[in-house]
Amino acid sequence: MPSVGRRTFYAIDKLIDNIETVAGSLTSAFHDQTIKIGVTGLAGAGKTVFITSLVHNLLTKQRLPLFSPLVGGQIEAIMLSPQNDQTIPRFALERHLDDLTAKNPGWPESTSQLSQIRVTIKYRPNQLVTRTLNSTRLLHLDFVDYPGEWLLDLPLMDMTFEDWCQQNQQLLTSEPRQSYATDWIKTCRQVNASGRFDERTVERLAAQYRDFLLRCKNSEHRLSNLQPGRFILPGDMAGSPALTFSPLLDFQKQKGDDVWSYRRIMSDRFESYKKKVVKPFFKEHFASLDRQFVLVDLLGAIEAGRSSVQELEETLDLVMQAYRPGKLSWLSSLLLGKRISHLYFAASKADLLPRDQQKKLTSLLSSFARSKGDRSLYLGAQVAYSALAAVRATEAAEIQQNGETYEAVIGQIKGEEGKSVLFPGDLPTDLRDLRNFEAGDFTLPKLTPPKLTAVDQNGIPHIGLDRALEFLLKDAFL
Ligand SMILES: Nc1nc2c(ncn2[C@@H]2O[C@H](COP(=O)(O)OP(=O)(O)OP(=O)(O)O)[C@@H](O)[C@H]2O)c(=O)[nH]1
Ligand SMILES: [Mg+2]
Repeated sequence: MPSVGRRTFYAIDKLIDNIETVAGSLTSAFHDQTIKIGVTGLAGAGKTVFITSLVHNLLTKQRLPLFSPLVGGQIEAIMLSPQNDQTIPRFALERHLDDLTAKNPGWPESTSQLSQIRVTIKYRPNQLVTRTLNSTRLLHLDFVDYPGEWLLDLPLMDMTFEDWCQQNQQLLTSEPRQSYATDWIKTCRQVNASGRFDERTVERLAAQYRDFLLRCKNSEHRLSNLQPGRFILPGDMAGSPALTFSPLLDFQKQKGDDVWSYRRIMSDRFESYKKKVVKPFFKEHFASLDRQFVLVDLLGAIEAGRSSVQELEETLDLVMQAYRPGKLSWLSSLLLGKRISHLYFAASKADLLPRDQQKKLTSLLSSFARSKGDRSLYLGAQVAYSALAAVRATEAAEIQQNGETYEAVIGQIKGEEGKSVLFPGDLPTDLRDLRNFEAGDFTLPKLTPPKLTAVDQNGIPHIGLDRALEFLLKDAFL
């Protein structure tokens, strides 16, 4: 008997086979529409699980009751189709689905590259005039999974190497960063910045600086405001000279620097990182996006405690600057007036919370995301905030304690047999309380995905994917 995973594969293969037939029945390609949808968030925010479940639920159509074009009968068919851009890695939907639907289900592996997948929807336009002119149309949805870390390079673009060194000097004199940077600081102190550079020392400085960033990221504090973004997630640039530099301590620009000095070498590589890595990403990928999902692991930050929450707030503010580029002249000039029209911020993994707390999570995310940003600067983009779970790994439960009833969840903790009743803790309702929340007030067990049966027909259980689709796409079926 074929495994569930194989059956999933088979179903998708069939869908692919059908594409030509459906495409062949199209009266005019002139009316095709393509919408490029970015899905971003920091590592572990849930991008891969989100795209996997969203695409699979679109293909199976069974679990999206709030997506009006589908329930209203406008949509005739949904299928995978070959992407237009042959140079971008294809999102590995089938592999991720096989992980989720294996006999012992597991979460997909962490990804470090930008990738893309195209879903094509055949629909009947809802406007009378277009309906009579042309009975069906195709809407191509290109979902692009890209690391939020790459957006964090934004502030570097307006910095000189000197500014960056000064910023590091300030950051590295305080904890928790300082103790993660001891090796790099030690090597840096041994280097004569105006002396002739040695490539091995430059490599050591770059490696130690990268190690410092990774220690910040993976520490109990889960720091997230870390640059350069490619040091953390290099994508296909791992090991390249463009990523071999670091800031210098006590940096002061001097006239007539030796061109082979550490100061000049580091400064030149910093500038080329901006020009050859950061700018092309914004030009070639970011500038082509029409709509955007931003996933935020707010629960993970809350669990890690106050400094992580504070750091996430700053990071989110940085990410949001990319969507209000008015202040960033270099970015505005790349976008050539093009704007993201819909922006959906979602706190992920909401299934770890009882239902009565999911609303609190949404309102925390919205005040969190708005605390620094001026919404008027989104310039016409529609913005929404929500809490969602791309894969629902829990069921609702109740706990009785001291005569009181509390909502809880039931799920299977990774590595344990059988299911447990879980109560992660009470979320604060207010942003000020959230900022003072201590690690330990809130714990989130790592759960295994649910055991999915007949996933090929029934889709994947989730919370809020249909609401997200409705917001992002309901106006696209004209
Ligand atoms: N309970 C639950 N856990 C989730 C959900 N989505 C993601 N997770 C957990 O979060 C982890 C990270 O999810 P990914 O989708 O791999 O995150 P990502 O943003 O793609 O991460 P990178 O590829 O490392 O950048 C998973 O391994 C799961 O443990 C969800 O909807 N519910
Ligand atoms: Mg991923």
